[in-house]
Amino acid sequence: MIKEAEYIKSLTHPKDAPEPKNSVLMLGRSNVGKSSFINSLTHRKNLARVSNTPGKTLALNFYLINQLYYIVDAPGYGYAKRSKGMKDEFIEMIERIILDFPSLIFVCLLIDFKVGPTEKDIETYSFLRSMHKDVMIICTKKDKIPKTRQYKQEKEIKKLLSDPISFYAISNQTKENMEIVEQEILKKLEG
Ligand SMILES: Nc1nc2c(ncn2[C@@H]2O[C@H](COP(=O)(O)OP(=O)(O)OP(=O)(O)O)[C@@H](O)[C@H]2O)c(=O)[nH]1
Ligand SMILES: [Mg+2]
Repeated sequence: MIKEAEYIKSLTHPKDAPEPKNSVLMLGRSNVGKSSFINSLTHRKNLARVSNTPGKTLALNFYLINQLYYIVDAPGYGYAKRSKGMKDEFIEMIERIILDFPSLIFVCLLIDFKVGPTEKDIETYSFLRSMHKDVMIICTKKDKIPKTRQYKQEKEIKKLLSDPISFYAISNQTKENMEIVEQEILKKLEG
């Protein structure tokens, strides 16, 4: 279990990380619940800043976990505007992070369970797959869908993502499924 969690620093380039450690990157659109998810995972209330105004996370925030691993919080898609080139800025940012970050073991892609995967979520997912990165899909805000509709919603989301291998729906409010997700993340980080 995650016993220790400490904010280390914010960086623009992963290669400036204090020392290489097996890492997981949290990706998702602004307001999806990345910071809340990091707080749930680490059993802390205020480790990562939770905002009501979308788009507060500006750089890569490194959190040291159990003295061994990093959880890295990335900016939400909210910021990145589509540039004139072929790729948009967000995809370019992810590409740079992945290429500069050999100790990045896998990515958690967060998707709003109620909203379902947006075009951008699907684009990001395909891009990560094309980079051969291991991706864990984390659907947040499960509590926002009534229990009777959760199964159907989950089925639809999985279909839109072409049946991802690793998929969890969680709630940062009720902490549903957080125990299993914490275990799976630690298992992957151990390598
Ligand atoms: N009901 C519900 N609300 C949630 C859940 N997770 C996050 N929220 C709320 O969603 C809002 C955004 O959460 P954040 O954790 O700040 O989202 P973020 O992805 O870090 O946002 P940025 O840093 O702005 O990109 C906050 O008001 C949270 O309280 C959840 O599982 N259930
Ligand atoms: Mg945040």
